[in-house]
Amino acid sequence: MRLVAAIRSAVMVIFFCPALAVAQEVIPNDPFFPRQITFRAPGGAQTFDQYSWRATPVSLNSIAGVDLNITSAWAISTGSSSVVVALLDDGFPYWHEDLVDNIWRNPGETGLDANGYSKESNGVDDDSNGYTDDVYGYDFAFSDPDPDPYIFDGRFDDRVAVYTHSCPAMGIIGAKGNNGIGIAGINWSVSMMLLKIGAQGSSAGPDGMNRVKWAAEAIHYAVDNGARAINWSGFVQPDRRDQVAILEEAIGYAESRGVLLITCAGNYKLDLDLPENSTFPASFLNDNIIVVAEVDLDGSLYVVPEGSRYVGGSNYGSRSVDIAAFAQNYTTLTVRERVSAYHLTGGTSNATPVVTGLAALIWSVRPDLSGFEVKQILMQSARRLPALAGKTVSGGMVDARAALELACKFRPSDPGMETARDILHTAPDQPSPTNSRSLSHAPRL
Ligand SMILES: [Ca+2]
Ligand SMILES: [Ca+2]
Ligand SMILES: [Ca+2]
Repeated sequence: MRLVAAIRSAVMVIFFCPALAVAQEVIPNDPFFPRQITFRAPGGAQTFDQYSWRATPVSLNSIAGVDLNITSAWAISTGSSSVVVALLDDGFPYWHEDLVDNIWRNPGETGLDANGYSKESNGVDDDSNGYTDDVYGYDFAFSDPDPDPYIFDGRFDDRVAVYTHSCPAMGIIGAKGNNGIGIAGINWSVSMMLLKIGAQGSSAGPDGMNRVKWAAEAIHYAVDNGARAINWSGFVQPDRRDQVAILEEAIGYAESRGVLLITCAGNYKLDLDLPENSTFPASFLNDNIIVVAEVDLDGSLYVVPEGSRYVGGSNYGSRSVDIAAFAQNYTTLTVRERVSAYHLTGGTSNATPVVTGLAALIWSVRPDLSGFEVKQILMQSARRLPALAGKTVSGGMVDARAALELACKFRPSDPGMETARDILHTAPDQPSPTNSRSLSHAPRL
């Protein structure tokens, strides 16, 4: 079996990594790509409008070369629609002009049924997966097949912060690249499965614990319907550990299938190694979880500037936070219900999809790898930064080119490689959740 695996790996490399020796940049034609300075840092002060639809100048100081290193990674791969990534978030604008081409469509719920009706809307669970007419994913918060909240649950506007949290993550992972519109996602092509579990960032309120149940159902759905990674830029904070047992079971199910769960460290400038700061899913110890911190433009751990109306900065943890990524991304947004727009965003919620997007890009060149192996590649190829030493497990931030280079030469049986389990969470004590965290900080999503 080992010989078969080795031959399969060699074939994958030959087919998907032909440009490995060519160290060139690929620059997409998307009009706002010059504003994506964490994707490609030109160096020096960069001034542009924070929002695409009105004059809102912001000036950021980029350091040439301190970026995601994605333009040279695109010389190897710009993604593949055969890679399915699930997003757990609030409502999703799958019709956005720069996202519509990269939305997953359930093959079992598209086309015509035996009576000539569209499977998308025939009221039948055509693929017998337990969900009727689930074309793009599912809305677990309202038990309807459409993850766009304005279709079925607009009257719940007061409970749902529609689009503002989900849309940026979608664009970072998979805004269509080089199409002359908007921005370029990490994956120019990918399939994003949309699983709506309610508003993110709020830990209290009537829907807080409901999100545990909805997220657990969504994770099972993602695993059973072909997702290789799950992006959850959110958290829940239970009063008791047993309140998240159903979520832990679902993540264990994903782990048993080699599916990654990539989640945020949070934005309260807290050490997640301390039991009193536990948050979930970040504080579960499953090997398939990647917890992501936010790094600032200068390579330091992000701290909210003095004088800001927000307080806080990226959470961290030498044993509980795995890796860091830039979060100040210029990405997709939706305004006035159905208008496609773009903006500059930040917070660990937007560092998380950088890692998810990069995992998908790795699978585009190495579909034979498991989630654990992709995590191993991300951790080992991270660019080590002094500011992250002792603050994260890897001590570094993701580097797209280095990750793809390592992916292309990765051999699962390489004896020189540590096993994924060796470099993951090694906390000797199981953290116990409390509700003692101060929530006086305004969440920065
Ligand atoms: Ca179905
Ligand atoms: Ca159907
Ligand atoms: Ca685009």
